[in-house]
Order: sequence, then structure tokens, then C-alpha cells
Amino acid sequence: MSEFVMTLQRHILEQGRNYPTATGAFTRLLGDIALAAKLISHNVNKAGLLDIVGGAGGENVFGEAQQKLDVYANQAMIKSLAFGGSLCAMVSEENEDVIPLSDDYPTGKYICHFDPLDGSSNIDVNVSIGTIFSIYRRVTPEGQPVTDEDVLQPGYCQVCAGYVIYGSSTMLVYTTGAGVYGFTLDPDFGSFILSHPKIRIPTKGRIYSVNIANFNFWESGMQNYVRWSLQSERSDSRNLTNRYIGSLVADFHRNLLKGGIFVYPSDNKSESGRDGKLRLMYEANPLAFIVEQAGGSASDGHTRIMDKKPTSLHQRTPLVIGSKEDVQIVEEFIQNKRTS
Ligand code: P6P
Repeated sequence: MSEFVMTLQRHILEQGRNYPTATGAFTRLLGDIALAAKLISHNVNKAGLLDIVGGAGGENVFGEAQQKLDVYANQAMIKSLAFGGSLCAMVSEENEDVIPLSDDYPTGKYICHFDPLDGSSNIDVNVSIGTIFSIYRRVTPEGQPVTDEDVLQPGYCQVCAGYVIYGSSTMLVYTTGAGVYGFTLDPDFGSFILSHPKIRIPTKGRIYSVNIANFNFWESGMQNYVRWSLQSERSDSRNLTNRYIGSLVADFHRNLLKGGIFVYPSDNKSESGRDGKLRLMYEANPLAFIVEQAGGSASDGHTRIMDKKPTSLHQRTPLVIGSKEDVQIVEEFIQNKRTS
């Protein structure tokens, strides 16, 4: 083992030294999220054995109560975060309303939005899935009930954002606004070890990630972008290639490391599709914070994601995210500033 192992816990403490008034609540909160990630990773890695596709009730091969994995992941996040005393509110993709915190435990000044297990439909076919989280500081006085003003802050107010990807290894990637750091879970001793310091996304990439099956439901600008991309696969120096896993965290993580762009635009496939499919508060905003900290950008095709003023907890948004130059090209097409 190297003489100096930078664990997630040590890294958070190191970062915390930049905030002399820090109380330790933020450090505890990130530690609670890391605990939830380990619990979820442990079960994701046994998914095929736990028969997680079934509903609740009955027993799995280990004699444990059978649970759907996304229900388990949601409970793991809620129970890991509820008692640490750092939060005054939680919002989960799995819960319609703000999750209340018990009066039996101390509360804090932070709010955490999370998608406990994004891409869970891919579990049964062993595709990488992920947990996404976004942390804000409350804006109303402590000790009073949390209001919409606290839980519907624009993305530029985030104090931390991150994701966990459960893939060939389990990685936790996060930013507090001082760069992006990736930690790989060492299952032998259950710690997240710094494996990707100061992640930077290339300003331009070869990869574009879109679900081309939706082509006929897109606006003309997006269709023109894909036609332009498809042409490049044949001839010119751009040498683009299409990679689409259908699991947001997996597609985003690959593009973050290799460069490229992920686009989930609005479509007229359904009424809700007009606002896109992905959620602003616990998918687009946290990934936008991360990608900007890594030198990339994120918009809805017109407006910077982190400038959007939220109006509801689960609102959707179109998402164009990745290498800065690639995002700019997609925006030019979507805004009909270019057609080829
Ligand atoms: P589609 C998974 O269901 C998810 O929410 C994201 O993880 C993923 O990027 C997207 O939906 C895939 O959606 O419509 O292409 O299957």
C-alpha cells in the first residue's frame, strides 16, 4: 500500500480546513452519503442473487426479506442521512414531497436532493447504475419549518454535488466548488480511495450520447444536429461516435473522463416530454455543477442549467451536458443558428 492513502474522509477533512468556521456538519453529511453508497453497492453487487426484481414480501436466496433494489436504495439514503443532525430537509426522486426529519433527532442547515438509484431499470441486465446527490444550505432561519425558498434554490446555490456509479467498480465523484475528485471503493477495507484527483473534461470529445429512437419526436434543430453528427461518422476529421447506455450516470461518467456530450432534449412523444425527461433538482443540477467544475458546461439548449429557477421539486428539464465546445455546437443547432 502506498505510504499515503487519501481516503474520502481525509479528503473531506482537508477541504474542510478551508472553512475555519466549519462545524463538522458538512463532513458528517458527506460521510453519511458515503455510508449509504457502500450499503447500496453491497446490494447492487448481489442483485442477481437477491432476486430484486420482485416486489416486497417473500425471502431471497439468503433468507433475507425480499426488496426492490430502488426501494432499498431510497431507504438506505434516508436512514443514513436522517440522524446525523446535518440536514433540515431531504428530497428524493422516490418521494412526492419533502421528507420530514424526526423531531427526536437534531437537525442542521443543509438540504439534500437525491436520486437514490438512477437507471434502476438496467439492474436486471447488469448495466451500471448510479446515485446522484445535490446539497444546499437553507436560506430561511434555522429552527423554523423549511419552506419552498429552501428546497427550490437554483443550481448555482449548490454547496456540493456528486454521484456514485455502481459499475466495474463503485466510484464516488464529488465537488464542493474546488474541483472534481473521484474515489474508488476498496471492498477489502470498505473505504473510498482517491483514484481520480482534479478530474477535467476535454474541451471537445468524439462521443455523442443520444437516444436516436426519439429522432422523429425532436424539434428540427436537434434533428439537424444528429444528421450533422451521423455524417461525421462517415467522412470528416471529427470522427464522432455514438455511445448510449441508457443510464444517465454511466453515460455522464464516461463522457466526463473521455470527453463528449450527452443530450436528452425535449420531445413531443408525450405531454411531459415537452420539458424533457430528466429531473432538474437531483439529476441535471448536480451533474451540471460537476461538469462546470471539470471545465465543461450544461444547458437546456438555451439556458445554463444552474441558472434555471426551480418551480417544483420534480420538474423536468431538457439536458445538454459535457465538453464545452460540444455543448456550444448543440446549442447552435437547437437555437437554429446553424443547420449543418
Ligand atoms: P431513455 C433511466 O431510466 C433514465 O432516467 C436515465 O438514467 C437515462 O439517461 C434515461 O432515463 C434514458 O431514457 O428514454 O433513453 O430510455
